[in-house]
Amino acid sequence: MDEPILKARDAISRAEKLLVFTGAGISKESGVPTFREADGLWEKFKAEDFATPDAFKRNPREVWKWYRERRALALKVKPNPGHYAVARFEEAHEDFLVATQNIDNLHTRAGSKNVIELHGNIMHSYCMKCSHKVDESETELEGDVPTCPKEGCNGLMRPKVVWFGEQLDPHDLERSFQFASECDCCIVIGTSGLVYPAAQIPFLARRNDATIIDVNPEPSAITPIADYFLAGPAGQIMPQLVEE
Ligand code: BJW
Ligand code: ZN
Repeated sequence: MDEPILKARDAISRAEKLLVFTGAGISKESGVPTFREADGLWEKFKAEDFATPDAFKRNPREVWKWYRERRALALKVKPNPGHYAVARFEEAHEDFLVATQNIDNLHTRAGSKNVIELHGNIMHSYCMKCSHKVDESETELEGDVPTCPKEGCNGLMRPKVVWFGEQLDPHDLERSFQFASECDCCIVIGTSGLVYPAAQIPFLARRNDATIIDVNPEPSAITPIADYFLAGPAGQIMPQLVEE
């Protein structure tokens, strides 16, 4: 086993407060596309046409079609060894948090319990008029642009995800920032580290002198502050970090 992997494993096993911060790369080996790679979503779909409040106002039907397709994919795929390794850390560390930018629900399906979904969850929707929430894994919403199932409301439903220009849930963000500012080890997996405010998380951990471990086949915006850059796919690297 490589020396950096052994050292990273040691830092993880010694950590009293362990944070895992993930992005689209951890789900790539499950078959979920990333955003900013050559074969990523933003190559085929413009973010401003699908992932902004304005895009939804202009063309709710197209936006819903895109999210329904992505939801169907998220339901079809399975967590990979990277997600399962993260869930194993939680068994060994009492003070533990996964802060994910992913909306695919795969951490929870892999058995992670303490998960903050910074950018929402593709399985949920809410009414833009009365905020009524619906979990689509239980009830499929009907119509090209579904309307609120609450009697007499008729508001437009939208996916419960965070689009560009929208605020992240302030409570979730604050909890992640607080945890990052207090952790002694932060494992960053599969993110370009370009989208804010989420990308602040590893920098807050660094400021607290936490050991930063970056798992990614390519260097990212986080790599310069990493103590250990473990180059490779999460599904291969992460299982090597789990203590037997
Ligand atoms: C592997 C791998 C393998 C490959 N294993 N790894 C200028 C400067 C700074 C900020 C801004 C700015 N202009 C605008 C902003 C703000 C903006 C922002 O950050 N923009 C930047 C892009 C410039 N942020 C926002 O708008 C946020 N809101 C906000 O700021 O609100 C302020 C406010 C305050 C008060 C009132 C109102 C507002 C919201 C951001 C929401 C982002 N949403 C999305 C879409 C979610 C829904 C959906 O999926 O449809 O979230 S965008 C997209 O990017 C998605 C992701 O969660 C997010 C991060 O992407 P991620 O996960 O890092 O993926 P990639 O593709 O970038 O990287 C994948 C990585 O995996 C790569 O490094 C690969 O190498 C690696 N990889 N295979 C491990 N096997
Ligand atoms: Zn409603």
